[in-house]
Amino acid sequence: MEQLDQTLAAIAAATTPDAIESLRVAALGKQGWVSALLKTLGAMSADERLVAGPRIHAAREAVSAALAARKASLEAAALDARLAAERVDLTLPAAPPLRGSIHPVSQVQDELVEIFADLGFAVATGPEIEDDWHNFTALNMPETHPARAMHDTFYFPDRDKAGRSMLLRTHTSPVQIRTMLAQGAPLRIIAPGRVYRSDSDATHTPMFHQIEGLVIDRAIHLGHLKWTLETFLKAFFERDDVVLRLRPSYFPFTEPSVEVDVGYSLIAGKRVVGGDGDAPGGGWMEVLGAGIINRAVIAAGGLDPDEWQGFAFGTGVDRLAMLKYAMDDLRAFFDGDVRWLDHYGFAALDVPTLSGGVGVRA
Ligand code: 2U9
Repeated sequence: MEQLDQTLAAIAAATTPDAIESLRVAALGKQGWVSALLKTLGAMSADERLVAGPRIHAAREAVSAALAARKASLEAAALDARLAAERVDLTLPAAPPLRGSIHPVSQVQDELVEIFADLGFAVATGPEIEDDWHNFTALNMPETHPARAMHDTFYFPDRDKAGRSMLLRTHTSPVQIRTMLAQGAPLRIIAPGRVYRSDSDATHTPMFHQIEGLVIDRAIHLGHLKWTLETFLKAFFERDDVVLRLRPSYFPFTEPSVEVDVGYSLIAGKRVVGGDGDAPGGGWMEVLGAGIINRAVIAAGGLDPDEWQGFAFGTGVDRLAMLKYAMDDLRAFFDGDVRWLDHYGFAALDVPTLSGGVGVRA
């Protein structure tokens, strides 16, 4: 059948869906040659039909199959071309190019370490998984003390070999207890690090950062504490006009205890540290807790409270970072969003030094 050979050759040569459709119409359409052949069957004798019928049907099947096959191969080629054109090269650098940066918490922690190192403080560290003796009992919080409940502690299900409850430290104070027991007195240390409390809202995250300081020596009094905190806050906020206000407070581990406020003024709606908080347009905000170390805590650290006295203080590193670098959402600190890190992060070489200014931005 000459028409069949021509049609099959034309289908094989077709390169577009339109060309295939025209060939389908020319062969199988109402006016097509296969349809015309089928119409001739009616005028045939039974014997002729027996020979011609199967040949015509076979031709129709051959044309249909060839059309379907060509259509499929054209579609596959089109898909390959599209995939090649739209291919994503995962080895290309991200756009826009992003640099790593130092997290504001790390930066502020480094600033604090730098300031206190200059005042003669050593950095002490300890475990984040603690037992309830080091975290609570030694800090004058026996098992029934209400402050234990206020700490929203994450406890582990099992006790340690000594039968002590295990927990995630709720403050860095156990580090100072361990250092007192290991090194004795005199002592001048800061303990920066992660602490954990089961608390989560706009101003509290279950993990946050504290820095606590401890000085133990002979005849230590509140004057030493106030001078140290004033010197520290002036260096940290990089202003000489930082004014402190000490309010009486209560902590189990210090007696007497104070809460420390700094004066601020409102500039363009933002709190800027500096000046007398009682001046018009000003106010006070709390930045530290502190006090003279409770005699019971000196004794728990293995020292004689009649011979050794000391002061201690504690503050939140995340909160200090928010205050100094005008960040308003604590939760963003721990989201790991590269856009936030790119905006608020510090250059790796922007190491805080007292000579260069502890908070210089690159
Ligand atoms: C020892 C003895 C005393 C550490 C102290 C505070 C006061 C305090 C809070 C500030 C904000 C914790 O991050 S915060 O919620 N801390 O107010 N901390 S005195 O006193 C100690 C620590 C260890 C052996």
